[in-house]
Amino acid sequence: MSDETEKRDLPTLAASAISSPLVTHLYTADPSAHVFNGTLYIYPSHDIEGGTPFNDNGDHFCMEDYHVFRMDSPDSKAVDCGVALHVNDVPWAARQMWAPDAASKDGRYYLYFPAKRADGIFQIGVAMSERPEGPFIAEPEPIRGSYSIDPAVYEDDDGAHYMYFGGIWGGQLQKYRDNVYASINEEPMADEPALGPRIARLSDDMRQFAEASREVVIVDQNGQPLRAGDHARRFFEAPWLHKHQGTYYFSYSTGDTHFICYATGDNPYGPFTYQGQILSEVVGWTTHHSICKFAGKWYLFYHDSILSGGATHLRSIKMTELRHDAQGRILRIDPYGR
Ligand code: FUB
Repeated sequence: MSDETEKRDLPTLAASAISSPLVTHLYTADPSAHVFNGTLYIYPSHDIEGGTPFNDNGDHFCMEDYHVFRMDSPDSKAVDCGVALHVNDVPWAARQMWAPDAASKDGRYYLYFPAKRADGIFQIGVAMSERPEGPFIAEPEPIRGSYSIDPAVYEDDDGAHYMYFGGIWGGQLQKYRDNVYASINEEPMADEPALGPRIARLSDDMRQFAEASREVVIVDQNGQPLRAGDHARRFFEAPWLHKHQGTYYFSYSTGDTHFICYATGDNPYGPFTYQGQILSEVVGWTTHHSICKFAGKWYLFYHDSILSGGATHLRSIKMTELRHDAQGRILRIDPYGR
């Protein structure tokens, strides 16, 4: 969606939006939702106006802290639990606290977050708390072997935790091959296999990777990896995993084409077979989501820029019910009922 189209359509889209912002006193984005002890917790980015001009690397996304939100039921208000972590309290991080996620194990809570080091390279850190809403205490160093952005942690039925991560362009994933950084690396050519996100199982103490990260491959119905030029389907950022009736659903943003899509597989590592779109374009440049079951129903958490009048970097989190049909296909959602 170009800025021009967005501005022209904004009043119409705002009037027909299927959901209202969950939070209106702050700008929030990239909502990662989890149910802990029967309560829903949302871990979003906290968007601010930092005064940095727009560029394709996303430098205008200059977030400094995280707030956690609590909901007691799907219809209740999202309660702001306050500042959960600030960049000033993360010894290794310099700026840009982008999309976070959280996990729980043995009564402790872990907040995973990307941030840029002083040299401008993204890594992923972890912070711990005795409470789901924090405040969280950060580890002094980022997770060894982590890079890029958008961590999403999935707990499988056997208790193993896996982190998916990665995002191209400003998220720097294209700079890595086989976990090694080189500044000359770029996205593959259009007819080459697309870059996939990464996955690594977490260590028992939840603070490190238990293995080197490997690529998650998304294939088409013929089992062929999606191509880098297939912008309407290839992975860009915002990985997420949920499991429904024994199937692993890997969902993600296509970035420059602004879709949330999904692919299915039979294990956390993939490969995942492309299935279709979950969410069509939202107002704003980015789209980023999570999927969580709460009180017996599946919900899609997402964001758009309606509340800020279309400002790319000032977004608002929303939620709406997500449905799987009898064959397990996810019914596509249009955020503006088009
Ligand atoms: O919020 C900053 C970045 O924008 C996230 O990391 C991306 O997924 C996109 O939503």
